Amino acid sequence: MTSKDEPRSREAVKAALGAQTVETPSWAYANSGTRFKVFAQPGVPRTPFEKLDDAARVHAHTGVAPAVALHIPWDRVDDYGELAAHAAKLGLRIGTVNANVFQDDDYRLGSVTNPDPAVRRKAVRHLLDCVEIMEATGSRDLKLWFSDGTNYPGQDDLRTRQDRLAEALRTVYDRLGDGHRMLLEYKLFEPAFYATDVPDWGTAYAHCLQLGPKARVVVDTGHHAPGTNIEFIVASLLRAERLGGFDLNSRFYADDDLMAGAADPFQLFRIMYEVVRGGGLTPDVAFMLDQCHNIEPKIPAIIRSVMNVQEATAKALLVDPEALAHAQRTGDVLAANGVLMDAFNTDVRPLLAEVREEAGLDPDPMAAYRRSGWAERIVSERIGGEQAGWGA
Ligand code: AOS
Ligand code: ZN
Ligand code: ZN
Repeated sequence: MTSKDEPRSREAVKAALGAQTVETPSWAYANSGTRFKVFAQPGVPRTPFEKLDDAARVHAHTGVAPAVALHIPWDRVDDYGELAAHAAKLGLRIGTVNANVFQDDDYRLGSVTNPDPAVRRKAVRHLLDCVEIMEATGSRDLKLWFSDGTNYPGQDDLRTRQDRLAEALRTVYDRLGDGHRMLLEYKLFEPAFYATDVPDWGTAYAHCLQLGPKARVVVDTGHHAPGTNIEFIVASLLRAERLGGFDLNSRFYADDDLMAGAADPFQLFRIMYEVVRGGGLTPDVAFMLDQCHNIEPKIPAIIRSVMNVQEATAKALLVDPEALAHAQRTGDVLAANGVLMDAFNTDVRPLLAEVREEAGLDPDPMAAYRRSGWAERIVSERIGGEQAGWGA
C-alpha cells in the first residue's frame, strides 16, 4: 500500500483516473443561450429520454461519464422509473436531482425565503417532490440552488430570510431517505444583485452543519468573485468532510458556464490537486459539470469538458507528495512551487490515451465521436416535436 507521501506509481495514477467519474448535466444537451438569444441547433434532444441517449454517447467515448443530472421540471416525465430504466439500458444512471424554484412568477421575491408563507410552502413542496423523484430514479443527491435574494437594501430582512431558509432546509432534510444527501450550492450574485441568501461557502457550510451529516456543500466554479482562491475553499470543505461535489465549468467574467478547463486549466489543476491531497477522489465527491453550450456543438463540447477534467486530475495525481512535503518542511519556496509546476506542465494526454486503450476505448474520444456518425444521425432523425431548451 502506498503511503500518503510516496509518489504514485504510473499504475496507481492510471487506476485512479479509470475510477473517476464525471456527471454530465441533462441541460447541457439542450438548447441554451444568453438573455439576448438562444441559437437553436439541429438534432438537439426533444425529450429527457433523448438527452440520455446523447449522454450515452459521451459515456461510450470517454468511459467515465455514467451519471446524468436531472433538472426538475425541465426533465419532467410521467414515469421516472421508466426514465431510470432507459438510463440503465444505456449503461447510465441518474445522478443528482436539481430542484428548480426559480422559474415561476410566484418566485419574484424568492422561493424558500419569500416573505409570503404560501410561496414558501409551494417551494418546499417542489423540493419534497424532488426527493420522491430521487426515490423513483435511484438518485443519491438532491442539489439545491436558490436564486433567492434581494435587489435593494431594505427590500427584506436579511436575517429573517436566513431563518426561513433554515426552516425549509430542515423540512426537506428530514424527508431524505437513507443514503440520500442534500447538496447546497452557493452563488455570489445573479439573479439577485444586492444580497443573495446563499452567497458563499461559509453560509452554505453553516446551514449544512446545522442540518446534519447528509448535508454537503457544492462548489460551482463559476460562482465566486474574480480572484477567489477556490482551491482553498475545496481544501477547507474536504477537511471538514462537507464537500458534496462540484458544478464544474469555466468563467472569464461571471457565471459563464463555459467548458470546464477551457478558461483557466491551471485553476482546475489547483482545485484537483486539493481534491487529491484531501482524499476527495472518491464517489463521496460528485464531479458534475454545470455548463451550457450556446454556440458550439453540445455533445463534443461535453466530451472535451470531461477530458479537461481528466487531464487536470491526471496532473494533480502526478504531483510528487514526498518532494513537495520536503520542500515545504525545509522552507524551500521555489522548489515547492516547482514540484506543482512540474506536474502541471506534464503532457498527460499520452497517459490518458493509455488509460482509455486499456479500457477498450478509442484513445481519442473527440475523433471517435466525430467518426461515429451520431451527430449526423440525430440531425436526420430528430425531426418534428419541440427541441428541449433551457427551461423547457
Ligand atoms: C445557477 O447558477 C446554478 O449554477 C445552478 O446549478 C443551476 O441549477 C444550473 O446552472 C442550471 O441552470
Ligand atoms: Zn451550478
Ligand atoms: Zn451557475
